[in-house]
Amino acid sequence: RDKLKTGQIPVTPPPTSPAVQHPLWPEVDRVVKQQVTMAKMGIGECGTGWQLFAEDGEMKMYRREEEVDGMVVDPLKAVHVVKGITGHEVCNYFFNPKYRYDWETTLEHMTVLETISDDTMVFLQTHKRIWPASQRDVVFWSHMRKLPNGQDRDGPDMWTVVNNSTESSEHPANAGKCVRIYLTVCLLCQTRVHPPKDGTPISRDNVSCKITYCSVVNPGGWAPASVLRAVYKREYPKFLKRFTAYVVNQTKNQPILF
Ligand code: 6CM
Repeated sequence: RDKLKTGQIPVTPPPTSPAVQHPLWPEVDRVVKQQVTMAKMGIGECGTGWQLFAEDGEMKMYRREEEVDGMVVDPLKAVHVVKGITGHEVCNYFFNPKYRYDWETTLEHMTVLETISDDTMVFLQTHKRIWPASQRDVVFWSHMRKLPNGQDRDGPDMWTVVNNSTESSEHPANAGKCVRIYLTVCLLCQTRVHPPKDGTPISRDNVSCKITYCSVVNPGGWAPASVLRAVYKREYPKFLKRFTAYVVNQTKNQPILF
C-alpha cells in the first residue's frame, strides 16, 4: 500500500487476517458472513417447522426434520445463556485444537492438516463409531472471527467460529474404513455486561454470554434415521452443556477476556 502522510486515513482497512492470501479465503469469508447472518435470526425468523427437542434451564435446542436421498440432514439451532464467561473465551475454547479432546466426547482422533493463519485451520477428525453404522470422519476448515457490535458500539464485540467441510487430496473421502460426513457449523457468541450499581469493578458475576449454535450434518452414507435422530437428541444437549461448563471451569480464576 502507498505510504500515508501523517493524518491521512487509509482508503481500505488493513486485512484482519493473513488468511486472505489463501485460495480457501473467498469461500471462508462468504460462508462465515452467510452463517453469521442466519445465526443472528431468531427461531421465528428462519422458516417454519422448527421443533423444540431439548430444554434445560436457559438452553433451548430446536431441529427441523429434513432428509436428502433418505439421509437425515436435520438442521439444528440451539440458544443458551451462560453466566461468568465471554464470547471471546467461548470461541477460543471451541476453536483452539489444544482443548478439543477435553470437551468433544464423540471425538476419536484429531489432526491439524493445515494452519492457514492464527484464526483459520483445516482439521481432519475421526469420530467414535456408533453401532450399527460405519465410523465417520470429517475434513473441515475452521475460522474464528471478531464481529463489530452493530447495536451498541461501546459494548463488547461478538465472536464467531464457523466450521465448514472441505476436501483434502491427501485424505480423500471414503478411502478407508470411515464414511466422510459433511458439516456446516456456526457458533455465535454475544457477551452481555451487567455493571455493578455500586461502581465496583466488573467481575465474572457481571458477565454472561448468549450462545447460538447452528449445525447441519450430512452423515454421508447410510445411517438409520431413527438411530441418527436418537444420537443427535442425546449428544447435542450433552455437548453444549459439557462444553460451556468446561469453559466456565477453565476461566473461573482467570482475568476476563473481552
Ligand atoms: O461442533 C462440534 N464440534 C466441532 C469440533 O469437533 C466440529 C465437529 C463436529 C463433528 C460432528 C459429528 C457428530 C456426529 C458424529 C457421529 C455420526 C454418526 C453417524 C451414524 C449414527 C448412526 O464442528 C460439536 C458437535 C457435537 C455433536 C453431537
